[in-house]
Amino acid sequence: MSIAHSNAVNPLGHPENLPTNPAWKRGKGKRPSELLPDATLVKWLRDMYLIREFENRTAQAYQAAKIGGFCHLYIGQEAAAVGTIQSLEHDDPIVTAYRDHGHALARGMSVEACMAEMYGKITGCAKGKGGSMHMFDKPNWLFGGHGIVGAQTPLGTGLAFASRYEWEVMKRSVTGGPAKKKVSLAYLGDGALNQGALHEAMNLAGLWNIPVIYVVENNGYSMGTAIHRGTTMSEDLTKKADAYGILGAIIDGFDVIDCYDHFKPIVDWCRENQKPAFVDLKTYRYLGHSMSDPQKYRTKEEVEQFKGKDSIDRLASHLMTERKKADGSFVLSEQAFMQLQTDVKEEVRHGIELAEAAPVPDLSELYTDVLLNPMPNMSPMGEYTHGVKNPLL
Ligand SMILES: Cc1ncc(C[n+]2csc(CCOP(=O)(O)OP(=O)(O)O)c2C)c(N)n1
Ligand SMILES: [Mg+2]
Repeated sequence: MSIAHSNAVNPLGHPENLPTNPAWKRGKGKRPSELLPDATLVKWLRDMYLIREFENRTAQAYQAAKIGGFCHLYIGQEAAAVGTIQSLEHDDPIVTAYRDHGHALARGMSVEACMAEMYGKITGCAKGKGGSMHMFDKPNWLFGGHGIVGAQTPLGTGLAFASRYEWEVMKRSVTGGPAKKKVSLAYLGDGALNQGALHEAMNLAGLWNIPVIYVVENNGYSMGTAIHRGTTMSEDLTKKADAYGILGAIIDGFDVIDCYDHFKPIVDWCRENQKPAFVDLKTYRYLGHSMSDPQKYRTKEEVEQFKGKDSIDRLASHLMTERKKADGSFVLSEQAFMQLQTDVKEEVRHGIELAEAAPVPDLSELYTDVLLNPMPNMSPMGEYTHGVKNPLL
C-alpha cells in the first residue's frame, strides 16, 4: 500500500514566470537599474556613503562614552539596506533587527533623529527611550529596530497581513487614503534562522499568501558563530523556503546594482501576486558583532578580502568609469564624488551637533508611549495607560 501525501501542483507557478528568472537574465530587455535615471544611482551612492560616515562617527561617539548600551554597526552592509529599500514604494512597511541604523537612514530618517536616539535625547526618533537597537519611524514606514533575535519576523508578517487585509477586505487604508497592494520586508540576521518564531511566521505566510519578504542579511556570522556551524543547509538556505511553499532566492547583497536588479523583480512579483518570498542576501560586516568583540572567530585576511570589493568603491567606480550619460560623458566626475563626500560629512557633523545640544527627556517621559491601549474602556489594561504605575512592579 502506498500513501501519497505529495501535492503535485507547484504553488509558485511555472518556473519561467518566476521573478528569480527575470527576462533580462534570459537576454531579453534591460536590467532594472539601466532603466533608472542616472541621478538615482548617484543618490544610492550618497545614501551608502552617509551610512558609512554616520557609523564611523557613531563608533567615535561610543568610544568617547557619549552613547551607552548596546551598539551594532552596519559598516560593510550598506548595499543590502539601500538595494532592497530602493526596490520598494515609500509606504511599504519594513521591520528589522538591532543592527538598524542603516535601514533607518536609507528609509529617510534624519541624521539628527537617529543620532539623538543613541544619545538618549528627546529629539531622537523614539524620544531617546529606545537607543541604538530601537530605531522607529512611522512616517517612513519603519516599525523598528528589535533586540530579540527573530522577534521582528512575525511582526513583519503581521504588517503584511494588515496591508493585504486593508486592500482585499476593508478596501481602504486605516492610515488614510485608498488601500493598495503592498509588500512588507522583514529583515533578519542569519542567526535568526533557527528561531521558532520565524518558522511559525513563514508557515502562515506560505499558507495564507501573506505578501512579506523575509530578507536574511546573511553576513556569515551570528556573533562569533559561523553560519555553517549554526544552521542546516547553509549552502542553500532557499531550501528552508521550499519547506513552506515560499519563493526563495540567493542574491548578492554586497553589490547594490546587482542587489536591486535581482531584488526588484521579486518585490514586483510579491506585490502583484500578493505572495511571500525569502531572500538569502549575501553580505559582510567589516567590524565586530558589537562595539566589544575581539573577533577571534575570523581572520584578518577574510575581512580584507571583502573590503577589497567594497560596495561604495564599486558603485563609485561604476559611475565614474562605466556608466555614461546621454552626452557620452561618465555619470560621476572625481570632483563631484569629492563634493558628495564633503557634503555628507557636513550633514553628519551638523546632525551630531544638534543631537549633542538637544535636551535629555524629562523624567515624566518614562510613563509616556510605553503602552498604548487603543480601547482603554474595553480591557482591564486601561489601568496601565496614562502614566498609572504598573502594580506588578
Ligand atoms: C532570542 C535571543 N537570543 C539571543 C540573543 C543574543 N544575541 C544578540 S545578537 C545575536 C546574534 C545574532 O546574529 P545575526 O542574526 O546573524 O545578526 P547580525 O548580528 O549578524 O546582524 C545573539 C545570539 C538575543 N538578542 N535574542
Ligand atoms: Mg549575522
